[in-house]
Amino acid sequence: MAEVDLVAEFPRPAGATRWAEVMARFAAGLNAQGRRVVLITSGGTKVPLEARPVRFLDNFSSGRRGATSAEAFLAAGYGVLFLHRARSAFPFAHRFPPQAWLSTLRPSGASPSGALSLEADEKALPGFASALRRYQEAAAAGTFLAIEFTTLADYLHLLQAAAQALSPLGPSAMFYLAAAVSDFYVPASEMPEHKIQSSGGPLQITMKMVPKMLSPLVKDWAPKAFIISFKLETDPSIVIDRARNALDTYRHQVVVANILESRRSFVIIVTKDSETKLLLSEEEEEKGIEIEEKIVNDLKSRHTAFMCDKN
Ligand code: PAZ
Repeated sequence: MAEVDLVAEFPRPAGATRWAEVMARFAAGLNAQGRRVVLITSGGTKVPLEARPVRFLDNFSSGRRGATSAEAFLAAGYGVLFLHRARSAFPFAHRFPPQAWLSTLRPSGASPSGALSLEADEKALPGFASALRRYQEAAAAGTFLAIEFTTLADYLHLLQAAAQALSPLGPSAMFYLAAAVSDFYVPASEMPEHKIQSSGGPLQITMKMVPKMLSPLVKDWAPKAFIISFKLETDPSIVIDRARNALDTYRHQVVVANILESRRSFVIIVTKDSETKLLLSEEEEEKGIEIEEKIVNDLKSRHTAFMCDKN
């Protein structure tokens, strides 16, 4: 049966064709080196309520899971395609907000060529130099590509293009879908053109369900890849059922289940026939270890097993 293009009804973002080419080149270059590549989606999508949008439906996601995981995947030797919400947490930079470095970095001179030197007390900005070095190494090696989305429509088009770019990698490609994607949207044809007026009284909006892109991703866009989705709940009593339901429906490899309040220290890796709890102890937290290091270690081993099985 012909594949239905679920993404086509969402407005295509400016620059989508160029980004598709950039992603395809990035993936092909790393594939030629025999490197595994992970697509990380990170942060929340924004859904406009008006055609000339003043108001939006947004969500809580900070992008920290995606950003910290990107660092761990790069350290583990993966190429990382980082599809993230604009201005959400960014790998290597998110621990250093401007408030931290504006008062710490000092200009220490400029050379005749115009190069500016900055100095800082390492103790005042712990980890900054190492983060900068690791970022610049990844950039120089061409193993990191960051692409931004803002709206749900941007996200869906870029996800499809990224999946098509990674498809030739077969089982060496991993999808790590940590973004918090809206389940609801207002179709363009049903949006009021102008700002919704409060003089109209209490607001009632009917939103449509966003089609689940895991289905075409697994079946059509990248059918040989290793695919991990995330499931966030606020009620711990339903999270495992919801994760299992997703695995039964989409038939991908892994769901990482997490609860809003405990997501920085506890997740459950759910597969068809296993549940693995990953917990960060207080002692580990004090040492600066982050749960994403454990998640990435665990998933890297599963990915190795998956690749052996497919080859
Ligand atoms: O972005 P963040 O670090 O604040 O939170 C991460 C997360 C909870 C968004 C992620 O772990 C997750 O579960 N994403 C999928 C959410 C969902 O659609 O169920």
